[in-house]
Amino acid sequence: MKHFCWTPVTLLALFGAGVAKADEPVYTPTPDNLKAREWFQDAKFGLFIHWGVYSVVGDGEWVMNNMKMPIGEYEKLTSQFNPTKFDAAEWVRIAKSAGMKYITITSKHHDGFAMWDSKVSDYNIAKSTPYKKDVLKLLADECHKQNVKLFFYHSHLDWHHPEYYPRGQTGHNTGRAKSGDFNKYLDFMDAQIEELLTGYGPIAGVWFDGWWDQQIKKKGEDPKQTKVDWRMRRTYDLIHKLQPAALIGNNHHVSPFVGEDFQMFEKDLPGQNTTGFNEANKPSVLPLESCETISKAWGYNKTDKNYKTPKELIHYMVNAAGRNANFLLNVGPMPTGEIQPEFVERLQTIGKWLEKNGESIYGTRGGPIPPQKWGVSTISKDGKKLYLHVLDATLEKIEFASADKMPILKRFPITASVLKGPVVKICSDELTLDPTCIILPKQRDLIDTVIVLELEEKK
Ligand code: JFZ
Repeated sequence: MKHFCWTPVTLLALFGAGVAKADEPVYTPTPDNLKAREWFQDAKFGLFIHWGVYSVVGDGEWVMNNMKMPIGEYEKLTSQFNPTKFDAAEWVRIAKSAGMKYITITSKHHDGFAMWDSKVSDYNIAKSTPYKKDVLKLLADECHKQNVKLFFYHSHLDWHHPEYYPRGQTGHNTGRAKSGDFNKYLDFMDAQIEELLTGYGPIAGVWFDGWWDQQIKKKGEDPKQTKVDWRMRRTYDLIHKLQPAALIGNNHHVSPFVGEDFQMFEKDLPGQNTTGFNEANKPSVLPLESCETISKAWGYNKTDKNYKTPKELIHYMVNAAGRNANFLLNVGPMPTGEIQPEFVERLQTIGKWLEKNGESIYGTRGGPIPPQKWGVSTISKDGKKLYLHVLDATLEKIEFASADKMPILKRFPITASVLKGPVVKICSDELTLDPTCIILPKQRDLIDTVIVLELEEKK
């Protein structure tokens, strides 16, 4: 029987993070929601899909804003969006062959275009394109069939809706009237969310974005202030009422709000801020997720050919796992409905790597040894296997800081081997017998040499 102590941290972990305002009702996730969080952390790897009318242009998902396209001009693109080669079964197979356990697809991006057959606006794939099919329905059915979970990416920000007023930081050249009732816009957004949570079977969660459009950024002031009231809690409660296990995350780049179930880091590992997005976004006790692109853009971009190597992508995933985070890796499918071969090839290579090494990723948690120069550690949930991911293939051995600083190494006598490979030598302190280093094998995996330490309870 494991001892479990109800510290404030564990309570926070169970019942959500974020600081509630005095008048804000507490959020108590249901047991199913907590189970879903656990599933999410075990799943580790997902496919992000940015797909919409913008894909027709092939210049990324911000093209409407960047090219200063008025609504009328942008709407014309819908007549060209005819993805006759879209095959939901194939997309789900691609995700599965990469070892991915979930898919997060854009239901609506900032351009306001709905990728499903919405009843509250005809500005959607079923009603204003020659394709006419509800692609989210096709994908949801296929995900359920192939046992892959589905999240919707949904943009708060909307460059198309007439009531999105006051304007935020973006979308100033769309030709909309300089007036509007923001609450009407929010009613519309909630109605669309309700459609997504009621018509598509069990949804794993909603990945919000675009909150930052209305953020008031003033030095020294609370980064959570916005120009408008986003009524986020009302939207979150609606989602949890409709599907209590649906996990809510929001790419707002600040610490979690009450009502959220996971925390995300755009183009950064938790705790890093290489992008400038994550200054006010420190890892919380919620499940974590990092997302990244294969080249530069999220949505299909014809000229964006600077593809990351499989090794870079696997390192990203391993580095995320070592920091207790999932990895959501993006593809921007083409307007035809196909995923370009450069993406598919890379996904398959990652899948092969996971077939062999998946034990050290899936179902693990960030290891008790914090990230090191040589790599990171993960640990099985029962605490019996510690995985050292040696990402630097030039090293002959890795040395541990003193076991005093890493109590995990002190508590357990250990045996070590390469994952699915030979035993490796552990050096130990003559006096205390604590392990001090591991001699790495000559034959190395150039991507990640995974060393498994079997941990035994001290008798
Ligand atoms: C956002 C989206 O704008 C982008 O299109 C994509 O969907 C990505 C996953 O999320 O990216 C952002 C969000 C905010 C900023 C920059 C990129 N920002 O505030 O600078």
